[in-house]
Amino acid sequence: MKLYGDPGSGSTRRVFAALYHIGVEFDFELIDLFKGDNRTPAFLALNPNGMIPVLVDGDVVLWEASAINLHLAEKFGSDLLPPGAERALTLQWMFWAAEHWRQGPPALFGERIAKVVMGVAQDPRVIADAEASIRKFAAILDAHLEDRRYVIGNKVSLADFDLAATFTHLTRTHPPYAEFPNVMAWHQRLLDEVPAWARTRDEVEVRMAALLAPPGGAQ
Ligand SMILES: N[C@@H](CCC(=O)N[C@@H](CS)C(=O)NCC(=O)O)C(=O)O
Repeated sequence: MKLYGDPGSGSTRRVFAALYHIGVEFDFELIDLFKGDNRTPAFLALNPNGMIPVLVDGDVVLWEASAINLHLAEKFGSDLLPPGAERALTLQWMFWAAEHWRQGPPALFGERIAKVVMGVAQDPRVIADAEASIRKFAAILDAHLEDRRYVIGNKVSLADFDLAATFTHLTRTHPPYAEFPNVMAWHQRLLDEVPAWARTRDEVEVRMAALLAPPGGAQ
């Protein structure tokens, strides 16, 4: 089994977290977006979108992190995908994460990281729209987490990884999550209690430090 991606990518991180949590052995190939590795004919043959992550498992080639994680959880019988009604609820939150929750944060990544790296001026209207979207959906997640340790009751699931991925660049993109105490407490719980999540956070930070380091070393 081989994962293609980048430890600094929030989407790749969701798959790393599932692989570590389940305890699967896998090979890894770095696809460096800054070097255009995602635009080579070989990579586009795996994912015509030119996006990471991609998982190759025998004859199965999968893109979309949520689909990859569902494949892994089902293949290895992981409790990251609980049975029965909780399975449907896990899927509900995963779809909600894709359709709503993860809309604002990539825009902040574009404005507050990519544009800064490229030396392009930020667009305050894009930032304001992204923050409004984040606040709207964070209020819903915050209310849901009022009396729950994790998104599906008391145990971590794939829904937590899909939702928590937006914390990947927290210190760089500054989404207004601090206004939502239950969301903040839930994310801290994930870091404290789910070693796979904490491990991927550390790997993100190592990768981003290398990517954002000034050329030729610190000034
Ligand atoms: N919906 C996809 C999103 C994947 C995605 O946005 N990947 C980014 C990195 S985090 C990427 O590969 N971007 C390269 C590009 O857009 O050209 C998933 O959940 O896997």
